[in-house]
Amino acid sequence: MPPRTSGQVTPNDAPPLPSQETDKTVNLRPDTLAPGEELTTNQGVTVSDDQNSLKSHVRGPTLLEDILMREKITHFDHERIPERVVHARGAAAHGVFQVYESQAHLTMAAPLQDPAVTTPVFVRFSTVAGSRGSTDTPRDVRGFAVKFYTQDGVWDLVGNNMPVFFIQDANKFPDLIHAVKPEPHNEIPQAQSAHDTFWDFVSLTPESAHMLMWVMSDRALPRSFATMEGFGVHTFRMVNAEGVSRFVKFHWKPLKGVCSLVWEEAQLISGKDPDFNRRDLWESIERGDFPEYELGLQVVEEADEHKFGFDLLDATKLIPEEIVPVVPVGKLTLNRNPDNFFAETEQVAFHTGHVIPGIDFTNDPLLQGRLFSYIDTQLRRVGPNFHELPINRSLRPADNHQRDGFARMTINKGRVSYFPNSLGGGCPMHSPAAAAAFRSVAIKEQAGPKVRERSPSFSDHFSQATQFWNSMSDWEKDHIAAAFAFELNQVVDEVVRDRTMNEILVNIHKDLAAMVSEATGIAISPAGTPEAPTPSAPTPAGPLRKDADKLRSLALSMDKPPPTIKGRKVAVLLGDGVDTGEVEAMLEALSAAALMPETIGPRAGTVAAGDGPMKVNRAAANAPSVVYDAVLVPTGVGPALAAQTLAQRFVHEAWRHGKPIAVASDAEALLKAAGVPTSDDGVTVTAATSLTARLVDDLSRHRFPRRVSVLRPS
Ligand code: HDE
Repeated sequence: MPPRTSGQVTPNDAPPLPSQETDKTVNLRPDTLAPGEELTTNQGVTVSDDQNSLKSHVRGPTLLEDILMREKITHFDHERIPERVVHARGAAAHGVFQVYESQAHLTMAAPLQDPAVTTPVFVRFSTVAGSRGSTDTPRDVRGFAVKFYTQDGVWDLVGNNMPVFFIQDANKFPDLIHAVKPEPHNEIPQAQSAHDTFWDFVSLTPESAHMLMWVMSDRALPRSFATMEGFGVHTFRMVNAEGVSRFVKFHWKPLKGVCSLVWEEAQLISGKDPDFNRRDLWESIERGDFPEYELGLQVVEEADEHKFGFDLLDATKLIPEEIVPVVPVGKLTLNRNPDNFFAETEQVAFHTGHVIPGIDFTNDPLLQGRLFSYIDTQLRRVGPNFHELPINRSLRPADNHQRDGFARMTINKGRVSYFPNSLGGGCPMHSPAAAAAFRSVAIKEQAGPKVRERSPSFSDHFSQATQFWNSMSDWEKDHIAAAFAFELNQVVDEVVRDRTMNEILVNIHKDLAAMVSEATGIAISPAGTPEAPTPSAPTPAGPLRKDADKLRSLALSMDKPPPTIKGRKVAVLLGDGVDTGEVEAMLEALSAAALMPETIGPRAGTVAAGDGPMKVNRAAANAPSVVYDAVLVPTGVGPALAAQTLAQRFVHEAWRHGKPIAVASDAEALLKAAGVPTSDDGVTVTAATSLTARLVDDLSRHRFPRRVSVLRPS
């Protein structure tokens, strides 16, 4: 067997295409190497020299006749496919989904039937605004797209890590994306919303208020893909075998809890390790620490459609979990990294319209637009035969009368490519197994004139934004206000700044407006208060609005300790003079707590420990504080580190970013030099023997976020 990396392996082990079931007899020459070992052209011709081009003489010009070089370079020139217009930067993994108990009473959807069945999945996480080579940690929404390869065909649940969206109608999507993308005259800034065109658009689009709250919260800065939630966003339908349809909202709940970075940390990571989230996903899968999520359902009977005070078809609204609980029904486990980024992560083609019997749509006008957009995008990006690529291929072989197109791989035999036919025995034909066929639910639509209008039931733009604010802890409010301030301080146009304050923020909450006003200098105009709205932003209607101050959904807050700290990275700062035994005991204790300790020395190689050289994992200049979750300083190294700027900065940053710090008693000077108050919560100075236990304990709180705020500079 040739090594897997050089083989022609179909990543999802899908059945071979008919074209691969070749009956050509290959008589390999006895002196050739095995497949995968010998260099050939794409036509299977053995390459004599792949490193030198063909020249007319040894110092002469290269010849047009050089078929070997021309084939190689031409292929290279065509290596890229158009990157996704949005969600261009992504990382993905294979895995499985397994339902806990049959949900047949709710849906026919194949993965939700039998707890004994595991459904293969491919999941792609992404940022939205940045291009493919941008950073993993901008302030942005994250895509959470799941492809289920089921016995009934492919089902794509193309969601985000936030439960609502900026706009209510798909027709506005190009405007939203043009506004948030780099500005067109100079293509600046990359992967950021902190610029004039974005705030110009959203300040003129009050329906984005709720989503703005999510994006300005730390939800936009996930610590890892394994610690963020996922949401289907729209209200979908689930249909059971009796044809009964119910509304459903899909949720992914990470078993590691929801944990985020803080803003300054995220910005620094963008420079120090732009692959931070993708690296974490890759490494955790490689070491067997598989990201896991529960699929949760919020189910609403059709008869209850209008009882919420907002419209279920409006994607800027969520159903509070306190009103309709999220019921966990199954588990998603990501357990295998892709073999090839391009073939799988880049060429995977999601489409909201890829559904299976048991899943159906609602009239959400955002969802309806997506049903058009995704197929259109895949045709443009990957081509009409995108479904034939291994990563997109249905487990159940596709069989129909569609033919040809660019890069067709299937070799359809025979002369029949139409239906009905008798020359092909009528095949392929409609399934006699009626239950297995996809049928749209026969929803009774209301009759009325065709209109280009928004339903009046979509007009309350602020109540749930207020609800989000009301549901936050103090530190979360602090971070949200700081994020708005950061963005608006970056906006140059005074009109845009003023409009955001006086037509959006004041309508969300007066405290938020006041905090942002203080940090940006944007005045709150008396005419712009919620009591006296300006004509362009009327006080929104809707039954929730009058009680908006009382709305709360504590499930929205991230102020909860994570259920596990497995996989968190701990920096152990070393230097000459450490005690090998002490450090080894610490590393052992940290590993026993399922943490990932890394030792950092002044240079790569070793430090001089008391009893000889001790190997370090990384050199200080290559190991920035921001990529760790906590810092540990053992005995014997503190006094020397206290005099080093790099070490001071390392510890100071960890403190600023709210991370647990535990240092041996002789390292107190390092904390002083770094400006870290030793009395602070999560800062420990103690005897080496109790250091690790304290650190593990503090880590179970993830961060000490009250330390962190751009509103409190220095
Ligand atoms: Fe997308 N979106 N989107 N989107 N979206 C795309 O499809 C679009 C929306 C989401 O990892 C594109 O293959 C429209 C909401 C994810 O490959 C494109 C509208 C949600 C991904 C497209 C929306 C999403 C995409 C670009 C407004 C959360 C990445 C490349 C109606 C529920 C999937 C592509 C992956 C990708 C269109 C709004 C999630 C252009 C028109 C709401 C996770 O087709």
